[in-house]
Amino acid sequence: MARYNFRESEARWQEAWREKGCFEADPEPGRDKYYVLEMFPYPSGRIHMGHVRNYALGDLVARYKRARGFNVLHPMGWDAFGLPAENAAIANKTLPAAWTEQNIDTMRDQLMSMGLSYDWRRELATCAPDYYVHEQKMFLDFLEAGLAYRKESWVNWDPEEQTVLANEQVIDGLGWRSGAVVEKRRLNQWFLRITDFADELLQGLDQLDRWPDRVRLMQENWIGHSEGFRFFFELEGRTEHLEIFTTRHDTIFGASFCAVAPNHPLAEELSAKDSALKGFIEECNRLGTSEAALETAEKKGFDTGLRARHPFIEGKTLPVYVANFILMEYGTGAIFGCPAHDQRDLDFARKYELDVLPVVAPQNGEGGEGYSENSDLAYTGPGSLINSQFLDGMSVEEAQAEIARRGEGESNGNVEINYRLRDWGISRQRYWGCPIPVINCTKCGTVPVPEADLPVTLPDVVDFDQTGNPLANHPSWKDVDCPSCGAAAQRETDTFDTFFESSWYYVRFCSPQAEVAVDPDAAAYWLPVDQYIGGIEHAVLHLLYSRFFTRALSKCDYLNLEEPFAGLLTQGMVCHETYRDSDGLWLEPGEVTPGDSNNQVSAQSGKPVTIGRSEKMSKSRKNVVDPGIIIAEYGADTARLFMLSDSPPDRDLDWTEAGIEGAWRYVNRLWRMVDEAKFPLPESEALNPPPKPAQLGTGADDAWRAVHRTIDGVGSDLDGFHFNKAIARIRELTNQLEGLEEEMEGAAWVYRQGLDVVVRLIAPMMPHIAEEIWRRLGYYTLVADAPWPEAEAELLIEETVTVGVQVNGKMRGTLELPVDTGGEMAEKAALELEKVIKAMDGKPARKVIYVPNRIVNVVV
Ligand code: ANZ
Ligand code: ZN
Repeated sequence: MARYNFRESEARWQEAWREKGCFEADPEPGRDKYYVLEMFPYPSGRIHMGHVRNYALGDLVARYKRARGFNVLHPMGWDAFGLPAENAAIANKTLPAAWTEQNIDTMRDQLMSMGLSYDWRRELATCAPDYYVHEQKMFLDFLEAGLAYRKESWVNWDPEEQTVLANEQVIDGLGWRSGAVVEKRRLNQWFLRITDFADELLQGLDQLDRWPDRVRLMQENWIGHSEGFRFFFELEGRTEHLEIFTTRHDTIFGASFCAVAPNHPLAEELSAKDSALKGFIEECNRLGTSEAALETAEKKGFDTGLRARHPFIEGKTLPVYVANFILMEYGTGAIFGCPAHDQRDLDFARKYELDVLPVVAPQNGEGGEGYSENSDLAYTGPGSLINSQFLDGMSVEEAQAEIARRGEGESNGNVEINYRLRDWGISRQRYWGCPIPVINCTKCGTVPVPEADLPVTLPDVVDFDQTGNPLANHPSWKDVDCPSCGAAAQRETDTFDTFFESSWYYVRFCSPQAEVAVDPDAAAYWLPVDQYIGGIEHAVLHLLYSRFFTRALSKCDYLNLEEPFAGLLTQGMVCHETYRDSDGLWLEPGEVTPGDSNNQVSAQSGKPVTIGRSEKMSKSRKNVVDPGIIIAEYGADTARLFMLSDSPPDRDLDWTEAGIEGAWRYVNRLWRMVDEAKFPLPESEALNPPPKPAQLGTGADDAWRAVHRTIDGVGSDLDGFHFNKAIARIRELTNQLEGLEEEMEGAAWVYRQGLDVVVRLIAPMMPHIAEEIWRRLGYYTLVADAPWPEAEAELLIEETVTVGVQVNGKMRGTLELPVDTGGEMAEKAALELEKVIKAMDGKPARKVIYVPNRIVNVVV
């Protein structure tokens, strides 16, 4: 049995594509473009299966759209700044730049071995000064436009990584990478004013109809629009008001306390004279600033002794607390608590024995019981107002409108819209990032680095042995003369959050060598990205920052664009079974072998192994399969085929030995269809195909119709991202072609022409073997350059079948129905047959049994 020699073949075709520059794309005004992009990788060392899946998906789309006639831009690069390079530098005594470069070289080779259709001329690495020089310029433009600013603020401090984390990088109170408990610190930080765009970013989601709903919803929640009311509470014995933000102004008559954030100016002022309060605030600061941290912590408060006057109840005052669950960065950093209708407030009120007065009662059973004294649950549902004077009897919405009207009239508040979204803190106290191009002068303050002095590059020699920011520790790097007054000054030693780089790389790909950040013509031609593909883990962070960046860049005249990614596909994870030996230690798949009695044992110790459920491949579970080994053993086409054929792209995929073996067998089967072809495949037929025989025998005619139905079906499957279905269809067709018999009239012709189609259909998934077969069919061109096959409309017309119709098991007639007619239509047609109506004798059908393409049985 001939085996397909993928080792020799795959390298050869990769070279052929490279030599011909097949995938190099340049703007062609007037020709339709298609920009497909996969999220670029962090050069961590070697590619993993998640990468393989991501790039196999993207490459399928790119090659398919190319075959469809689009001018396809499909670039690849490296998200090259980041902490692991620094950690590696510390561990291995290398430099981050060298470590990164070496990883890029390895991973580029690995990607090349996959045969991906990238325009490698456009490759970029974000750690290159000719990349980040542009973002330093952007930052200065943002500064001028008021989109970047510096402020002293409370930040999430990762004590292990010794750096600030964005709120998005704090997960359940822990650093997203270190897992260390995050603390709060007050530092001078740079911010980008993403909140200026909160409303646009929210509204813009509506037009992203080729994004998954799930991602749009996550962004919507993240932006967190709320319409509410700002009350001004008078404070007894003080002149200034306490401003509080609420979305439940209807519950004002149920208010029993006020609370401010630990970092609220009022709390800070009072704490200067109150050491107990000071201690309480310090305790709060040990929690992170993230909402999750506040959500899970026990609610605690400190009574300041101040009293706030109720805005509507003459003579009533409320205690003012400092409370750990109030965020300084949201609303006004102060609330009124209404325990009956807010869970946190209720927990708080029970703990500090404060009044609980229900003011909303459910109506007509809608919303259940409402608040009850014996329950620990606040009532947050709809209803009508009680215990609320002039609001009594109103609905929640009516009461809110009334408060808005009165409040504004009496100037004790105003309607206000709030967002949960906060400005993006971009300062990081790290070395391996893009330096923030400003100089701090004691006389002039913050001075931008003059454009002519950009880029501000990193020093080559750094000491990673000290803790803290290596740039700040460097003996001379930060010393410069102030560009404004000439006095000795210091560079900013913070670097950008690495999400800065990934927020505009898709723009840079349009003109990666341009002197300016963005060549306007190239950007106008290529953008937006038509199809973006990557992991769901970026649903909020990266995608929101990128959406903000396109708007900010447009505002600063770099671009003329709102949404960067017109289509988004979020791929599922690659999973694998997990293995543990009897000591509970995780084992790699390769360390497990079949034991004597059909059970699995550890290859090393012989101990029995428990097979656990399939989980996302991860080093900690040891359930990873190295794509390098798979590609070396089976070839890139087999790996790609398996990645695409097993499940829909947005679902998780189980990596199994059986699956990859199955893909490998199919690749070989395809190969044998030309290498041991059933019918002769004369080379001359490639360019001069013999005309279709006047007559095709039954089997051959069926197969020829199947060829055209497959073209049609695969096209719509690929358009709808049903890649696994497309592959199933192609496999079905190859089965049918293999089943052609010499006796069937025209079989040889159908076999040859059918393969001619199959090879073009599989080319986006298995590009190497497709080229090999294309060659065997007699072509001296590349299938990568071949157009997508076209289905002949008249061959798509469905055939009909004769379906028998029975009443109570007795044959009463027949129907001519299109193949695969659905049950509803078949039933209707059957019940309309005259003989059937007669046989039913006016009785209703109790049941109709339908066997598609065979029979309808009516039971009366
Ligand atoms: C009174 C009230 C009564 C509230 C009630 C809720 C229920 P959303 O809808 O997410 O915007 N809040 C306001 N500022 C806060 C801050 N800085 N830290 C913590 N909580 C804060 O949330 C708005 C609600 O969250 C506001 O409405 C306020 O509590 C609280 F029966 O005010 B509410
Ligand atoms: Zn100066």
